[in-house]
Amino acid sequence: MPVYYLAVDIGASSGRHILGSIEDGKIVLEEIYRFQNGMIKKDGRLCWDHRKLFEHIKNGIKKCKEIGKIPISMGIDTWGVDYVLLDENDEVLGDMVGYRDSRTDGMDEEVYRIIPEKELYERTGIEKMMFNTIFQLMSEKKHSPGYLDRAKALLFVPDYFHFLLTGVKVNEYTEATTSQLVDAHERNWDYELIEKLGFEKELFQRIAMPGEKLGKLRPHLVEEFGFDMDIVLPCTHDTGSAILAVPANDDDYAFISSGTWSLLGVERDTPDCTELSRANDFTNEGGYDSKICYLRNIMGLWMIQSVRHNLDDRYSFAEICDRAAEADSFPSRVDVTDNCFMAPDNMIEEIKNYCRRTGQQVPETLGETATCVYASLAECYDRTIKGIEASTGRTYSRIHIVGGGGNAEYLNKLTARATGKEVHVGPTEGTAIGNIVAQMISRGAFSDKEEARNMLHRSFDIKVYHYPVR
Ligand code: LRH
Repeated sequence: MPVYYLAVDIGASSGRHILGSIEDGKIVLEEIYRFQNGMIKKDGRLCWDHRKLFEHIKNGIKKCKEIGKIPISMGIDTWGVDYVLLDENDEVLGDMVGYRDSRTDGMDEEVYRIIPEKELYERTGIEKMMFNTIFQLMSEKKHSPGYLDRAKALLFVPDYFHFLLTGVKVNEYTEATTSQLVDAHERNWDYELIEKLGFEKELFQRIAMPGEKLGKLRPHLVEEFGFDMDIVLPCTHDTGSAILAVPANDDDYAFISSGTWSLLGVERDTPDCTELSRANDFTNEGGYDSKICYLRNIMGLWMIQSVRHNLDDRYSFAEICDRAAEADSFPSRVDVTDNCFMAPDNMIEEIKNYCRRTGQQVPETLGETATCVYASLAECYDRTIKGIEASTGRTYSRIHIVGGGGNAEYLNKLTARATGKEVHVGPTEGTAIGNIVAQMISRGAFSDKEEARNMLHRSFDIKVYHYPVR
């Protein structure tokens, strides 16, 4: 019987439980449970339904028992920045507000009144994104301080679920860095910054590194599931997990973790908090092995997901790609990092408005709209890679795309065309694989991430795109 490891990978639109094992020298995956996710409007705020999410987490764990494949350990990864505040009884204060909510509007000015933007970047290395935890907390402080006053602990989304499973409170490092409150060099909370901003230092928990064994299941859960297992921290930030799953051991590549967001960057040993880096919107997020994931947050396939949703989800993603390919010559482009695309009422209208505003041809068909998004994404990838090359003073000959966005064939082709680089696509379950790999390394199944990445290369199909096509 192989040893099983369970990854719970929760994204903005869906979550999945994936069992991983090593069989015949390869990593084998089995998806055993899948569920929908999304932000819901609650009291005028966009929120995550954390109770429902935890029910799904438990249902998926029970599935292991049903199919007779009991994992030795499990770990959860999610998106970044969002959190809950807990009171003295460990109850959630208010809601788990989602990052697309507008509560952070204007909070940059509030924060920069206390600490100038440039200094904030020098300390944290984190790109200004209006949803960063720093701005969310400032919004709570300004608009509803009651919760912050009563709070005893701040846990990020994966930290909270790990706490519900084990009873242990920590802030896992990779996720914590997305808050913009971690000292990029020290890899610990920037307590001076936290104090300056007027947040209670005690809210912030011990920073725990990926790979740490957090504990066992709480006794009542052992009873409910019918088995016990270790909870091992993966990179709980999905980006960190996805990057761990890049099937390469050299450094001649940039990665794109492609899903709802496109995270494009390179792994570095030390943070780059220079003015050039800030001006180019690069961020220094925490990665596995204390690496720095030096990358840019690009809007990604969220725009295509939303366009699809505006059409009542009638078209599959593959169909959307085909329509886009038919409209290949459509000339208009949008800025895929523009805030107007964060949470518009109607994405199709927002794209049309953008084109109208900028004096470009307005897309009329699904194909034209999708081409406009895909081509704009590919061109943004090209600009971003050039920016990274300027920062690191070297060039990269390949791009590795990991994550579900790798299924967008048309976008892969456009990426090769726009960048002139070799594009290697796969594994498409990158995030879950990275989560599992961190658990496997922690248990000693691999001596280090290099050994794991070698096995990834042997285990999954990697498709290569060239332009011109060879
Ligand atoms: C992608 C992601 C990304 C963003 C965040 C909101 O899932 O983790 O890093 O910063 O969600």
